[in-house]
Amino acid sequence: MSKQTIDTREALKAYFAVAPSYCEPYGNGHINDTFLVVADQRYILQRMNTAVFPHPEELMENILGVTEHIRKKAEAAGGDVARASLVVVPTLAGKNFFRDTTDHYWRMYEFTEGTKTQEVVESAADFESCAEAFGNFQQQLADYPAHLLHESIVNFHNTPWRYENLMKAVAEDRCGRLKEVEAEVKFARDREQFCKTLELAREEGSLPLRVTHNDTKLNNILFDEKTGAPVCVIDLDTVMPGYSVTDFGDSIRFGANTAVEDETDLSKVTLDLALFEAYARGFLKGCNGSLTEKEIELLPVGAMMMTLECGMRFLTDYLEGDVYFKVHRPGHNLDRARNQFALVADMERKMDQMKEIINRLK
Ligand code: ADP
Ligand code: GN1
Ligand code: MG
Repeated sequence: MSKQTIDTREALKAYFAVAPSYCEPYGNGHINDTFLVVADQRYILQRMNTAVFPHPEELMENILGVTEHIRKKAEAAGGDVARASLVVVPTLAGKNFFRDTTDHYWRMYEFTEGTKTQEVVESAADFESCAEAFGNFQQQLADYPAHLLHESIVNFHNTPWRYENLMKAVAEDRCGRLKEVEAEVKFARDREQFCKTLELAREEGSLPLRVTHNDTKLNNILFDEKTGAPVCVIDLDTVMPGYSVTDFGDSIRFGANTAVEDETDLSKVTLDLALFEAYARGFLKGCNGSLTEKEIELLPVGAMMMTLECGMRFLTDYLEGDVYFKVHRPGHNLDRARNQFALVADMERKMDQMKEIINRLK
């Protein structure tokens, strides 16, 4: 369903005594349906994607716990508490989400004023401070009781599992699209062993589980409109135990690509090593000495793993009929998959340079 056809009226009634003056689709997220609402102040209203997140109550419990924890940390550090984390707005009935009569779940946040999101990196310095913000986010949650977190998506960054899922979609070929993507399937098959690298390191005990964000795209950070400094990490749906190196890697996948994620001219898709270096510097600073030797060593692998994994997820969704990620044109998921695989290929060519950068910075 396109964003425009979603009926927001029932949800708005749950949140407002008087109908707001404005409510329109907003942002570029691939998962939730997001609306900007203008009433006494501005708000972000979201229809949660229950196909992706089957337990909205648990999701909201996670978000309330995490945002409260971050606000306390910001207060202790003398930071901007009002903008330190998302602020959940209760319904008129005092609940943290609303379930409408068609079984859709909604939630609302205060709009974090004076901020903007970026889809592309504007400067290496900005990217470095974004890295520091995500590194610092991980630090702020380092003492969060992980047992309180519900696992919002099981196996989210389990790359071998993502590989198996792709192979299942290939075997089923539900939409008859396999013939178009044989080269891409071969690309994934050739990297089956690589997919296991992080899980093997975890089994050996050299990759610790931490409370991580797990969706560290550039547009999941709000930047100050005037100074350009990062203000707040958003999109907290996937905060769960995970790996530091995949948080690092997902930012590189999205932000250090010289093209946007769905660029179809693959000659434009390369890894920008200067941005890789800027991000690595900021992330190490934000993590403030908390990463182990092995984690630092695995940062370039994390970047390549997240790019390959994301490409496999887009390809799987293409084969399954575009049921997971929002698409805005025919073949959109295939375009995204090809783009991600082109970036993986460039990362393979640049692996030694990435390692050399990390060695220099650590
Ligand atoms: P998705 O899971 O679909 O990516 P997000 O929670 O990331 O959804 O929200 C989509 C977009 O909405 C963000 O990229 C950002 O531009 C905007 N947004 C979300 N929350 C806020 C907020 N509290 N203040 C301002 N903008 C926001
Ligand atoms: C989704 O929600 P959004 O748009 O920030 C996805 C990420 C992918 C990303 C690819 C919950 O992120 O895992 O890396 O698209 N989020 C979920 O752009 O699946
Ligand atoms: Mg998002």
